[in-house]
Amino acid sequence: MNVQERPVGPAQRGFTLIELLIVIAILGTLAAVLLPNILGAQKSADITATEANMLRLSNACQAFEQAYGWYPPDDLRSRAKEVEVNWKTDNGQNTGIESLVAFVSMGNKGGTDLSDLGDRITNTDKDEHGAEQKKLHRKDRVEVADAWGMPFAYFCMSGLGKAQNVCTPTGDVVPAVALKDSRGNYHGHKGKFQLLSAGPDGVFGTSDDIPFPRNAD
Ligand SMILES: [Ca+2]
Ligand SMILES: [Ca+2]
Ligand SMILES: [Ca+2]
Repeated sequence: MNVQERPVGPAQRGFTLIELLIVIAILGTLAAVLLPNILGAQKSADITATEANMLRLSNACQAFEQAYGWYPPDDLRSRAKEVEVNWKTDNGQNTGIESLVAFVSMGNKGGTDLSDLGDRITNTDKDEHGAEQKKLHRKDRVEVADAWGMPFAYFCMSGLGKAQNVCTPTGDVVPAVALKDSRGNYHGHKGKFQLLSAGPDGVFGTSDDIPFPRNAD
């Protein structure tokens, strides 16, 4: 018998079309069941990480208030003569969160070192601060972003009713307004300040936005 005529045994037989289709159908079903779970788990992990960083910034605000008696402003302007600031005028983008970072990074009194936030510290609007932010050892005017790369918005009490401009990671400028609860009160420490994330969809003003602190329902 020559090689070409050798019969094909069961061990050498390939998949039939039907078997292949069954395998593909099984893999497809598995993917359809598992993928949403995997994506859902990733989404909740990102939300948890974002809220943890908002708690971090919120605690930094509280520590600053303990030291000075006022919360970090959202306009880069000092509220007392004892705190002199000589910073560049801002470009009007990310100003609230930049102001929070700048005031808590000024020095030891009431200060918080945010440098361990790592790549959550961004500068999407690419501006300069004009002075070193001592706790961060940086001269660029940085802000802090959520797990999806969008900078937070930070509103202090006097700024809760004012819209802010936020620069997205791709350089677009979008408005953000502080969120209210179902009773019409601003989320936050009884109106003292509010941190706001655009949430997983990266868009401010949609239902997945995350205010912090969130008022009880
Ligand atoms: Ca800015
Ligand atoms: Ca900036
Ligand atoms: Ca959103």
